[in-house]
Amino acid sequence: TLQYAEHLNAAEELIDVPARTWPDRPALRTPDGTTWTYAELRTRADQVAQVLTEDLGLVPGNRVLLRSPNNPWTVAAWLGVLKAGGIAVTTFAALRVRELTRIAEKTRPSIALVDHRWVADVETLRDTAFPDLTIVPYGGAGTDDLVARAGTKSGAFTNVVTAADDVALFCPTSGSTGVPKICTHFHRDVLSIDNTFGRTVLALRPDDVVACTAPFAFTFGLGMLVVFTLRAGASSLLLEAATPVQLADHVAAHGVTVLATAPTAYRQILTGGKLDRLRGLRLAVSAGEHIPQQLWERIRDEIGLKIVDGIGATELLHIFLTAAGDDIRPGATGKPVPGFRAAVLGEDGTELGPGLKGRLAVIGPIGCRYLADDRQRDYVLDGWNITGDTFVRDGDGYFYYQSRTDNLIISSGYNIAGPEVDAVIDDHPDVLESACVAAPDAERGSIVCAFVVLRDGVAGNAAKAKEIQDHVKQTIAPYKYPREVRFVAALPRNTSGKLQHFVLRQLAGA
Ligand code: 3SK
Repeated sequence: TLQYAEHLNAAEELIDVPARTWPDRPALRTPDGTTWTYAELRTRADQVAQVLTEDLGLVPGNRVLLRSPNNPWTVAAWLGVLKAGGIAVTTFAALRVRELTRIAEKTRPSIALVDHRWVADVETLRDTAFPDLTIVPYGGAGTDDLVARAGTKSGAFTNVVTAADDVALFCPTSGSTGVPKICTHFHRDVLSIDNTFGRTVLALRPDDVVACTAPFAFTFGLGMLVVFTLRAGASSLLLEAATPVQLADHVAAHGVTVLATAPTAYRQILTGGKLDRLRGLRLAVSAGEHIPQQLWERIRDEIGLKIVDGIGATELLHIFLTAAGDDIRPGATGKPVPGFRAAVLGEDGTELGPGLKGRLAVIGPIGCRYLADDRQRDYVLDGWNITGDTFVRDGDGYFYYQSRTDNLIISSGYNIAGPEVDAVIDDHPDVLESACVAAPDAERGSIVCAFVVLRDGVAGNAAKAKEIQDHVKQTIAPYKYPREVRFVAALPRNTSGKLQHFVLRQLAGA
């Protein structure tokens, strides 16, 4: 069991301790050659904490919305929020006003630190529903910019004394319905992911250089690039945006030793002829969705790299099932990370034996605590977290991924709630009703496939499909749009009128 002091501020362990131990080591790097040492990162995080408390009036427990790409100031902003005792609400850059509004309605941020390129949506959010929201842009020009404000501060901040179980993070997750759920995580949870997956599986070393394509808003990225890397005194290579092929080039050019990304990126690196560029890696991690065995084996056969597959959840903050090195069994996700236990449950909630398919349940040092949400009742049963994935366990305790149990569609590692896309399509004036399911896709694992019933007299053709796709892209995060649109006369329903998603999944080829 993990023991924590009654009072701890996670930022102390993530930046203050490493900055005392390795002040001159590079903590953060970017492809353009920018490097921040641990001492520099600590100073800037302290300066942000000063801006938040001295200029913006933040008091412990206030929520700070963050919306920005993965760059050094975003790390300083996130650490600064924790140092000041605030709660960081990380959001995906791709989200549109409609999605941000739903998140803000639940999390009630008083301050937003936003990359200057994405300020417009947050201003609309403020002007339409949150007049008291103070927006501080960064990375642009002007005296109001967070970077300029930080430059006026001494960089000597004494961390707010937080309890180990004070909330540090509100992590939004779309859930399977599209109404966001907010996962709350304590200061000790932030350290727990390192004490479990970070230290026992990754075991990063100070000379490691880590790259990860997941944004900080996806806790996979936050763990890999901030929590695990900083606590180990290693370096993060921060990429604001990179195609998989560019990612492979960055790995080779910057001496990356640990790479973490989704199966889609590994597949595109392979098909793009760039696998050779990964030869310098000592560790490669795949999460966000299950990596197909064939892809895993091709990469092993071609360059000898045995990818560490893992499954995590925003509810549990990071990866809880994985295997590394000689423990890897091709096709299996792995075993519970030390500190966690896992079980496969039947419909009645009892544990199933080896070889039987059921819902994956997990228990460990971090658990799901949704912010004011009745769905907590479905996710946590007797202390076990019910993940929404169907798994099978073998006699040796390895867990094998089968499918999702709900309407969540995982495409290129993005979680997309089918019902959220349905609702947007249904708003299109020519649409009577629609339903989205996952369709298998060689490149992305799955894609969103929309079955659409049009209003009388409207022709279902390629132009109408494109119009519907554009409508989705303009209304919600573009990655959620249906890559396939099929026009049907009616949606399949059972005798009581309930929509039969399984019929649609079969039609979509799942
Ligand atoms: O999707 C996952 O597998 C995952 C992995 C790490 C952290 C968070 C998540 C949701």
